[in-house]
Amino acid sequence: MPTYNEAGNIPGMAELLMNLGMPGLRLLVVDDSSPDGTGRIAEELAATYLAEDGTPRMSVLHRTSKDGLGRAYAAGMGKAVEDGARYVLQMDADGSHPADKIAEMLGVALSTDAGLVVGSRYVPGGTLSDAWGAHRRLLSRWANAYASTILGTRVRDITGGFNLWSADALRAIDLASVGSAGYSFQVEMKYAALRRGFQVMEVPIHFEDRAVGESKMNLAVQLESVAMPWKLRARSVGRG
Ligand SMILES: Nc1nc2c(ncn2[C@@H]2O[C@H](COP(=O)(O)OP(=O)(O)O)[C@@H](O)[C@H]2O)c(=O)[nH]1
Ligand SMILES: [Mg+2]
Repeated sequence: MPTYNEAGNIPGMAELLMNLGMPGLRLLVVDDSSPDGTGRIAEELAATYLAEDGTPRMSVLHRTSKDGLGRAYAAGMGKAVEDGARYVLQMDADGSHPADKIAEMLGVALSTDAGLVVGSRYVPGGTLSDAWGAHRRLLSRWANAYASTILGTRVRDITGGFNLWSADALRAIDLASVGSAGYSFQVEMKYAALRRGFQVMEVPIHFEDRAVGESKMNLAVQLESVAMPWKLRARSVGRG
């Protein structure tokens, strides 16, 4: 769970995840030295969530500066796999992603040979917050269609950020080779999984508006997202 200025959200998120009734679940927060103290708050919370054997169920990876969502995810996923996770779920800290779908996503991963299970807004049954106006809906749809068309994939929610990965898929992708600093990470990773022959499944979710705080989306990361599908396509054509 990457965080940047999520002090108002992290306590509720930790409580929600730690009380899902999934004792094997560990929460790794990747904080980029948030000025609002998210990293410190997460550290305090971590001290209170212990497994039955006394080992921590929650931990925090502190990074020195705001380095982008993609870099934070790559670091966190690498650490989770290194620490022995068999599956890694990526999830926003802001309450947009439905924690009550995690068990279902894990069930799909365990009962198929999918390397990636996408929590998908755009398969039948997937829904968007009522707070999203027509403009935002259209933009999201368009961004999805844009990336999938350029890359020739059939993933319906290629830009989505609520995904469950098998450790095998993450090891095969080689996180150090991921070029995206920002939100295009979501597209780059899914494309990398497909290129390496991993099966991708999609589970419908309801996507809620962020609970509190502000979005970190900005023009620079939007431009990266416009350019990235072309870069990825050029690279894969080069490799044949
Ligand atoms: N560590 C870290 N987390 C980030 C960064 N940018 C965004 N995030 C987190 O990534 C998640 C998604 O970002 P958000 O601003 O909600 O994006 P949106 O949902 O597209 O508006 C949130 O949990 C953010 O706190 C970053 O540069 N570093
Ligand atoms: Mg968000």
